[in-house]
This record gives sequence, structure tokens and C-alpha cells, in this order.
Amino acid sequence: MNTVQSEKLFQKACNIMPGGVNSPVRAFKSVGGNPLFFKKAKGSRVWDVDGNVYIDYVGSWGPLIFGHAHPQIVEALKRQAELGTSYGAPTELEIELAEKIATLIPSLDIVRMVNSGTEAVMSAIRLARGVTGRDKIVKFEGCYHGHVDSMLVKAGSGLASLGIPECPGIVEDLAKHTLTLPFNNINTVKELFAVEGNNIAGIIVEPVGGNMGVVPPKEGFLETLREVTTETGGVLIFDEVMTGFRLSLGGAQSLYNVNPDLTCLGKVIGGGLPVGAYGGSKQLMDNIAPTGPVYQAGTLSGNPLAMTAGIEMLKLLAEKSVYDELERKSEKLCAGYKLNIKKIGITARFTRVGSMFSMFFTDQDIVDFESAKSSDVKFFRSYFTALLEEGVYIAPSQFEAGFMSAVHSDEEIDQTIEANYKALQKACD
Ligand code: KE4
Repeated sequence: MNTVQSEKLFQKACNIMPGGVNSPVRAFKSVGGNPLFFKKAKGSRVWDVDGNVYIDYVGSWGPLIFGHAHPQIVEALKRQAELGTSYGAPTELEIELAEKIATLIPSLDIVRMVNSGTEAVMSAIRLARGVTGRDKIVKFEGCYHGHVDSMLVKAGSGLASLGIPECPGIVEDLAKHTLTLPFNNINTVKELFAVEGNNIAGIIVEPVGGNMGVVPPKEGFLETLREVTTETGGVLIFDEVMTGFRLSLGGAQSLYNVNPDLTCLGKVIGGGLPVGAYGGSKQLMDNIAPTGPVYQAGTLSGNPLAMTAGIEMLKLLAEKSVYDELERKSEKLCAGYKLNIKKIGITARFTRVGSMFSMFFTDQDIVDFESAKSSDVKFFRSYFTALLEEGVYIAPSQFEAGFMSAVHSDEEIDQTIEANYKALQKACD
């Protein structure tokens, strides 16, 4: 595969940006080689600067549920750009998107727009701490919530032990207030809350893990988080940056029928532009400035371009029975993969919730980060490279989700299954 231009650009990029990228996972560090530089994308396909074309299952890490450069979104953005890109003042567009979100997400009455998922999470955590007057926050191993200082923390030695910084620059005095538990482990949640519950400001969780590969919640896990936070006056935060509008029109909370106190959103609601949002009950959100004392702000929050993309995206989602199609196409792909695995005689495990899916090269059932990490990442690395050569682009990491879009055709899914077979065979050689 010719990647001469990508290589040249990567060398140039490394002279001016850390690792030549603006987000680490794009650097191909866990799959080897150097990142591809893209120049164009349309529908389910992306083109790199060497002219190679790929069927894309990253979709900009989740936002592009209707594929790249959807005409309805592009036309709306062109019209809005002519009217200005940002005013730093309120617009009707913000009301329109906020009302759509509040109508669709059951637990959310009031919403604040921000510019990324990280900002949404950071603000929700500040709000939880602000309204409870407590410092401790509970998160789960393998869940990623953006590069928020309180979230770049790993578990200390024991169950209720103090968090320790995951990287330099995270203040120990802050990290110690983050307690990390195993995902899907109901007992450890109950044990911790029995001891510490009244000191805990809240729990933040990806209702479906998407950042360890896809890991669905076990029966009763989300319900337990709801119970213990209600009992102790803590705030339950669903980080639906990835799952929001991806898994259903009401997000994961609708799918699993568990209502959090705060919801963080991003990705799909921006339609590919930088948008995040957080929201909840009026009672909670009235604590946010300027109504209340918890400060949060943003120059480009709610800007007209991002709002326009989000409004068109939610119009498209509301119009079409897209979730049935996403389910059918995702199931078709995963069934093809399973058949290939059986034909070749490889050990693998599959996880899927709607149009989010993962394949792990292990014989362990995938229920948490520990089991996800049992996957043979060396084999994944060979598989990823071979798949790329077959013209299929997936996330350059075992611990990410695959995303189906509404515009992947059945022919492309068949091509992908064929490419998967060849890539698995090659990785076995
Ligand atoms: P951003 O700040 O990247 O917009 O969102 C952070 C975030 C928050 N919560 C969840 C559940 C997320 O998945 C993310 C970001 N997801 C990663 C991919 N797993 C974005 C890709 C990247 O970091 O470049």
C-alpha cells in the first residue's frame, strides 16, 4: 500500500505538533507504523493523501452516525457560514438544539452547551461537587471521560483507596478524591458506598463502556449505581458522550431504563463539529452560572455552526427509523465476523450494543477492563495492518469501539466481512 505522502506529512507534523497529532490515539502507537493523513471523506468512505480509499468504521470516533459530509448537514452549514460563524451572543439555534435534546433525553430538562466531551464531564463533576459540598468522585476502570484532571487518575492499592495521578501534571491532592472501581462489579460498589457513601459527591460512568472496547453493563449494574447514589444523596452522572443518540434517540439511559441526575453528551450532537453538552433537572442545573454559583463558561459554546450541525443531525435521527437499520447492519457485520473466526479456527470474543461493537482475541468473556486486557494485542496489531491493506479502516487500538453508520451499504458490509477473513488469515501467518 502506497503511503509515501502520509509519511512525508507525518515527518512534517512531528516538527510542529506533539507526536505529529492533535490527539494521541490518532498516532497509531498501539498498532505500529505511522498514521495515515486523510484528505477527503464522503458517506462511509475516507481517502488518504496517497489516494487510498477505505471503508470507515471509526466515523470520527462516533459522531458520524450518518456518515461523512451528509448533504443535509453540509448545505445547512454553508447557509449558516454565510450568516456568520460565531457571535458570542445568544442565538435561536441554541434554543432549538437544547429543546431537541431535552425532548429526547428523558432525565434532562435543562442543558448547557460546551465545546467537547471533556468540557461536559469537567463541568458535570464540578456541579456534583458544588451541590453536594463533597469532594470524592467514583469512576470505573477502563472508562474514559476525556482529559479531565479528576479523571486522569488510576486506582490506588485497595478498594476505597485514594486515587493516584495517571500522568505527570495531575495534582495528587486532587487525584486522591477520585476512587476507581472495577466496571460491572456490583459488590464493590455496595461495599464502598456502605463505608464512604456520605462522602461521595457522585459516580460517573459510561453506561456502555466504549473505551476499553465495547463492554455492556451487566444486569443490575446501572440500577445499583442509581440506588446507592439516591440513598446517599450523591449525583449519578452518565457519560453519554459516545452512547448519546448513538444507541437510541434517548441514549443508553433509555435503552437500560435508568435515569441519571446528569448526562454528558458530545460526538453525535455535533454532527462532526466541536460540541459537548451536559444537563439534568432544573433543580440541579440552576446551580450553574449565571443562575447559580457554580461557574462554567466558553467563548464558542453554542456557536451557530456547531448548533446547525447538531440540529440537522437530530432532525435526521428523528426522521428515519435509523436505529433499526443500524441494528440490522451491525448484526450482519458481526455475524460475518463470527463465521470467519469459526472458519479459520481463531479464538475471539465479540461485544456489541447497537452500532457499537468490538472483537477481542481472547477466550475470556468480556465484562470489564481486566478481561478486555486479556486480548492478544499483538495479534490485533497484525490484524489492523492487514485490514488496512484490504481497504477497511478501524480504530487503531484494541481498546476502542467500532461504529456502524446509517450509510454503510450492504455491499460494503459484505466487502468488509471478506476483508476481515483475509486480514485474520494474514495475521495468523
Ligand atoms: P472529547 O473531549 O474528546 O470530545 O470527549 C471526551 C470523551 C468523553 N467521554 C467519552 C465516553 C468519550 O469516549 C470521550 C472521547 N472518546 C475518544 C475515543 N474513545 C475520543 C478520541 C480521541 O481521544 O481522540
